[in-house]
Amino acid sequence: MSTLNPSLDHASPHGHAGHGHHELGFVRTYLFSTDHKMIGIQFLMTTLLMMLVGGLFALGVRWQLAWPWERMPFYGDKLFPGEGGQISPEAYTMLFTMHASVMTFLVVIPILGGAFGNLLIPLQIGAPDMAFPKLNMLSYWFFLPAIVCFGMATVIDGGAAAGWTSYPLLSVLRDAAPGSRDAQTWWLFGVTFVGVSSMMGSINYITTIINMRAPGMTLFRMPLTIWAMLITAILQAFALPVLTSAGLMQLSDRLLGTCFFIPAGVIVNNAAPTVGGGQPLLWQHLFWFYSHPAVYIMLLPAMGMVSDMLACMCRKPIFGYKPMVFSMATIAGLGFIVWGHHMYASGMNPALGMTFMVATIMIALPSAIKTFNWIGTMWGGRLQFNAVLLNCVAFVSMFVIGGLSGIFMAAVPVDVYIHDTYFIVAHFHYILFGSTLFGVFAAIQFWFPKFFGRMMNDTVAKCHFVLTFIGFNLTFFPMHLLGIAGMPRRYADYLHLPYLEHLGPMNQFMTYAAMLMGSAQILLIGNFFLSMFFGPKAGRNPWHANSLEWFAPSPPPHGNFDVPPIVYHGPYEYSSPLSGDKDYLPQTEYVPLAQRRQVDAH
Ligand code: HEM
Ligand SMILES: [Cu+2]
Repeated sequence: MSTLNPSLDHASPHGHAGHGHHELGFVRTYLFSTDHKMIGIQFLMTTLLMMLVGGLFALGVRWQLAWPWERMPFYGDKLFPGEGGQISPEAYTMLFTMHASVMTFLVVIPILGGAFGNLLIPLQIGAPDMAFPKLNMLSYWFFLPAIVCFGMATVIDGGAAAGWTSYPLLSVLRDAAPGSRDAQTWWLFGVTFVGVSSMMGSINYITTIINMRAPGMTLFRMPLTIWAMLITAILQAFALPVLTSAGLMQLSDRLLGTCFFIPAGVIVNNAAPTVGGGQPLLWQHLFWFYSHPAVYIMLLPAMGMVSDMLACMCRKPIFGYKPMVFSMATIAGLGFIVWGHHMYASGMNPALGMTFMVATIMIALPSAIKTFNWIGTMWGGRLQFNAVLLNCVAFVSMFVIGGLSGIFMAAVPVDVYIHDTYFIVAHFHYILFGSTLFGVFAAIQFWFPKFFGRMMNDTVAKCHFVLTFIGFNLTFFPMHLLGIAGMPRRYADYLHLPYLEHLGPMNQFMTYAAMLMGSAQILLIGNFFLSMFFGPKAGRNPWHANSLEWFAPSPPPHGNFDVPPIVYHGPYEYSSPLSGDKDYLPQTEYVPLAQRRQVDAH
């Protein structure tokens, strides 16, 4: 009862003392916490640490591409003593597999849902916590075994080596790739744990958003962050079971002798031919049926958060609130019928390819509406040039570049040429790093007061932004050119192909840029931890924003609101004539009807 009815729960000022806010010990406060904010912090810390790990893997990949078969300085001798300190082809395969797996499953998805979803959902809808706090805690505790499994997948048997897409046959035959031995099994267990963790999160988010909104918080008064989290959670709830089941089928092929994905007659390492009657392509269908929607799971929440931050930093209402909601829903809906665009090169029936192509290109429409609306929000606004705004603008502009290359690839004849080249790598990094991560950088700074009660340093954040932005573009833009020149992805050595020899210098340039970008993250880490302890204390509403989280203290106490919020209007009333001498109008501020009429009459 007390969790499901926030308005009653906190209706009286005595309610607090009444329902047992006794001091919790260290373990219950920091480890097995059921408080959504603490779980958000746990996810934030863990995913940032994983970002570091994934980043180091990436630098390994870049080292090999820039200087193939050269001894790696500093660590080479320790990591690859048997290879004379150079990255072996097997290790390279492990590095790109684990880089992508860590970044997708342990960084981007959980930082959006786990860290920001957890912090923001109850706060922005005016609830004291999630609907199922224990389930919420479990979702974090199912995430940790996933890290252990991925760790095992990195170190044993040379490491998982079938790519983050885990395509059969590489992934199902024990001897097909070095890490296809037990490492690949650990990888599959890891994905299963992440899946269970995310599913627990999704159920919680959907229930909380539907049932626990504060009085007056109608659906169309919800901030776009909440809409994005809701749509993402629904997407996740429908798509994820497919991946989890497919993963279990792959595990069963590996461990129990089934042949879902193994055709008959394959011979590996002179072993006897396999006896299966399975379909390798079936995996691709199942995998992309989840993983195409998953690319939106990795983007929509950031889109929502950027919309909220942009409106606040431009001191203007978001341009086209309802079209923003409907385009997110459209993107999510269309996301379910376009998975085949990852398989054009698999020899599909041209009629089917045509269908997938049309559906995919249609996604550009709602995406363009959103872009137009973000620009419309900035247009004529009073832009506050802090690092939050800069990161948000980077989000929008990098999304445009990544979205445009997506439209190229959506066309079958173009994709057949650039599929599996560096062009693809350029595309998804523009979207996933260029968009999502810049959005996350902005969000970390913007909501830092609600995580830790303090402000981050804006000057350091600006330096971090500039260096990351330059490093990012110098690293990833040239990948478009490499791809068009025919450089394949996932090759340990492209230089032995005579037609690619001239690409060496460009690859070296990109690796230097990646090092610059990697080092810039020291600024983020420093700013983050120093501000956590020494940053200036934030009041309730340091950005003069409207949504409910700014009505709670910074950081919000257990139960979130000292005064139960009541919502009177939407969250985007910036520079509104109703707001008097301020340029913002919090959702909790009541404007008498007479005053509304007066403003309407003008
Ligand atoms: C305008 C919207 C978009 C279009 C038309 C589009 C189109 C495509 C197409 C056709 C491919 C397959 C290319 C190939 O493998 O040959 C692809 C790959 C990819 N896209 Fe997009 N995309 C769009 C937006 C996004 C977004 C929003 C994300 C992520 C948030 C994303 C992430 C990815 C990833 C990760 C891959 C590569 C998967 C892999 O093979 O490892 N895309 N995209
Ligand atoms: Cu896709």
